[in-house]
Amino acid sequence: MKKHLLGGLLASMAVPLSAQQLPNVVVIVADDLGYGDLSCYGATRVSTPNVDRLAASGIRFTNAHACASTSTPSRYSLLTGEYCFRRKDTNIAAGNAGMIVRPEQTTVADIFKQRGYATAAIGKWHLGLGDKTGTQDWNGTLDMTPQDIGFDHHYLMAATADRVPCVFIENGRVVNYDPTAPISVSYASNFAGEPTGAANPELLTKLKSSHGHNQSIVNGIGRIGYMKGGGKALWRDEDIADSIAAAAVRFIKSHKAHPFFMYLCTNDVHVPRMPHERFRGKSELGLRGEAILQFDETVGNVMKTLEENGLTENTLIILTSDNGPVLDDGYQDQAATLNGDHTPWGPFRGGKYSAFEAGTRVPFIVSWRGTVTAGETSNALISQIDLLAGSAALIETQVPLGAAMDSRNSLETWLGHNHDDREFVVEMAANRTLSLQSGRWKYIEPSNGVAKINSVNIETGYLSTPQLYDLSKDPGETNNLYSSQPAEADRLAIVLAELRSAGIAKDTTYGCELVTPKRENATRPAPYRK
Ligand code: NG6
Ligand code: CA
Repeated sequence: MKKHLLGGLLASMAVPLSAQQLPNVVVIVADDLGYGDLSCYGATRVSTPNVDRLAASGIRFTNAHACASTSTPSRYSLLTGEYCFRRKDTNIAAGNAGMIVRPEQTTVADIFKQRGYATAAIGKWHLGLGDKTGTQDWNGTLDMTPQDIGFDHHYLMAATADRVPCVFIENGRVVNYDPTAPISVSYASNFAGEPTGAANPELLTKLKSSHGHNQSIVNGIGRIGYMKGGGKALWRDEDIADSIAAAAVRFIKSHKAHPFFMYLCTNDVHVPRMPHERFRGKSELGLRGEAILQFDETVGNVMKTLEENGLTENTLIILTSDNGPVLDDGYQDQAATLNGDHTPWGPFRGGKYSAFEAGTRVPFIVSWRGTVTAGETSNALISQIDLLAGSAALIETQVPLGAAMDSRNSLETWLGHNHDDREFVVEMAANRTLSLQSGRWKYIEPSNGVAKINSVNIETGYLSTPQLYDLSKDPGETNNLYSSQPAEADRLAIVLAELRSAGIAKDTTYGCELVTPKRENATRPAPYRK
């Protein structure tokens, strides 16, 4: 019934949604989870029953894209609806980076706040905290937080599990703060007398690094960056997933009577992979497989909480990943040796960091019981860039003028009402090489990077000349058609150049020609603030 109601509303915009009709929205973003890492996407050597159940209750997309093949830029685009390539400071952020998304920008959380939603960011953040890099007071209250960009509540890891500070931050303050162990953080130099993985490898008792990760040691694991103090606030890696899941469950339970938006980012399956002891030995793929099982459990806990609170039919759940998979990402966790014939990258070439398809082709599941048709598969071309505009359409609110310039309303496709391809999707690799996919064609612009990152054993897709692939016949990107199809390649290269130039994007996807105003000329209302 709701499907008709909403479909009609979307078409006519005649009757506004009432507060009771506003659906909750939960966006679950896994970390480094590959297209082929879930059993509902064909994995056979690891089983993800909860995610599979979610997929069976909704739509599984096979041609969905993150905007970048690493975390910070990918998440930047997801939350702002603006391509990460437009901002130079969207590379992988340090744990003491200042906030990359600024208060004057509109985020997807702002969109939900416009309609009175309660909003939360939980888990891995990796978009900077505090106003300026390196000046955060980790012993007091941070001077800028996600509360300044639309999230009422946050419970976060500042960056990644392999980067200091190794503590959770809740609403601007360190969780379980230990006044006997004041926290100092530096990405420049070590603190006098503190051990490091490089100088004291004997202290790496839980996991040894394979490359990098040899600075401060926390919980017997070497990290990126230097940290002193923390005491009882320091996380135990084995408990990270449980802490994140518990925060998500708390948020759902305390907001069950009010529309909410929860941006839930797991640490799994990023390195260091050190899942809870209860998973030890449970996967033939070793720690990486155990981290996938743990991710699945987190998803199960969220689904169960929604079910127990009668919220399943009024909650739209989106599950995806920030970028493609990697086996050895810097720790001796045996992910590569135990991987065998498992294909985290699915049928695609490359992986995390790549311009090749496995870098950004991600799992993407949309479930909304009673509204979205169950058990469907959609091959429509979609991009995470559209979360912001699609959310605005869903809850019938406006995207402020000049905000989210690259986000389009693909809601009808995301809800399975049609299978229309987006006109194009754009992706950024680790060295900021751009690719553009349109229909069956994928163009990768020329770049000077290495063909393979040996430390992680991943082919990048970087080449000094343009590449063009026909993904319908060649999903593995082995046959470069640039010389035989120059007109097709040039067409895509021109779209890319247009997108880059002065921030003007022409997009005829939805039947009308949209010319997004230049950011600097745009005026917009002040963002909603509580
Ligand atoms: C790399 C790290 C890698 C991972 C990545 C970010 C080294 C040697 N490698 O620099 O382990 O942390 O950054 O991953 O330090 S992401 O998924 O958050 O983008
Ligand atoms: Ca990632």
